[in-house]
Amino acid sequence: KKIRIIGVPMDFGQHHRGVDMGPAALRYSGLASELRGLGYEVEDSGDVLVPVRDQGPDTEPGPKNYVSEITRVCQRVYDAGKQAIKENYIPLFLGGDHSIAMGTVGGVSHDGPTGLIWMDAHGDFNTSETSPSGNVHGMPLAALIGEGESSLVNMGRNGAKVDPDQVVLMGIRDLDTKERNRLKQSGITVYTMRDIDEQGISAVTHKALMKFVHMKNIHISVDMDVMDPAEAPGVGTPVPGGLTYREAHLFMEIIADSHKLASMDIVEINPILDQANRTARLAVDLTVSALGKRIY
Ligand code: DIR
Ligand code: MN
Ligand code: MN
Ligand code: MN
Repeated sequence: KKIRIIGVPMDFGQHHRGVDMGPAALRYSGLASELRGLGYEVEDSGDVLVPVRDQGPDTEPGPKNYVSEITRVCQRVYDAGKQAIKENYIPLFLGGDHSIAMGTVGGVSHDGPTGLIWMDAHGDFNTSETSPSGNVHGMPLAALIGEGESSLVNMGRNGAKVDPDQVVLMGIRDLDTKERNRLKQSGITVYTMRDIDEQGISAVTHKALMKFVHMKNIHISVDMDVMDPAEAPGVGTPVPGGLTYREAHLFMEIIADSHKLASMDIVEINPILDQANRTARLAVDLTVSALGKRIY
């Protein structure tokens, strides 16, 4: 099996500068060579073209939420994802902020449905009506099930890209009020940190996979803020009480055992906020586990 690395250095979805450096941080952590070490043929297709943002230093979220820039970039991401699947690659998308997932999930599901596991401290289920921040990285999952700004919903192909009952959210511990109400109505399966604490990551992951027994392909979209900030400090919106190193590894190992992982995103790594690139190194460890690295 072949892997294609697709960098998406896009930071329009939120206001902390630096998340556009995520693809480089992951490459410098040895992503491609580790994957080759597992026996994969690995092609790095470079970065998708992203316009330079017109603001200087870190700025407060203003009236501008860059929907048109994000839509244009996500369209390119969509095409790259669709093409990779067509050519029998496992596309591995390196963000950038989480708004890139509107393109990745859309593209990989172009020629057939995919199950979606969304690993995040947040729900990413706001629309521009419900969002307190206005940041588009808090909206991609809503757009993927067909809700929110029409340019985001209809990017790539018209309408919803995944069915709510093909979506599992894991690691959730910070929802906005209206977002939470919308999520409860949605039919999406949600495993909060409380569920993981009470049942254990193994049971929860197996339950998540049970949803996809009749599906051939699974996409995992990993917002690195799903991790505990003690393990992954290099993210823009850290939330205490996240996954440990061991929980996240076990999750990835169980995913690998399913043999259904068809595509994956690693998003929201911000090297400016990190400590000596450790968040990217953690992400590389998790990625190789998801793609089959075993201890024994
Ligand atoms: C918040 C934060 N719910 C928002 N979302 C984040 O802006 O909509 N998602 N950080 O990753
Ligand atoms: Mn998040
Ligand atoms: Mn985010
Ligand atoms: Mn997210």
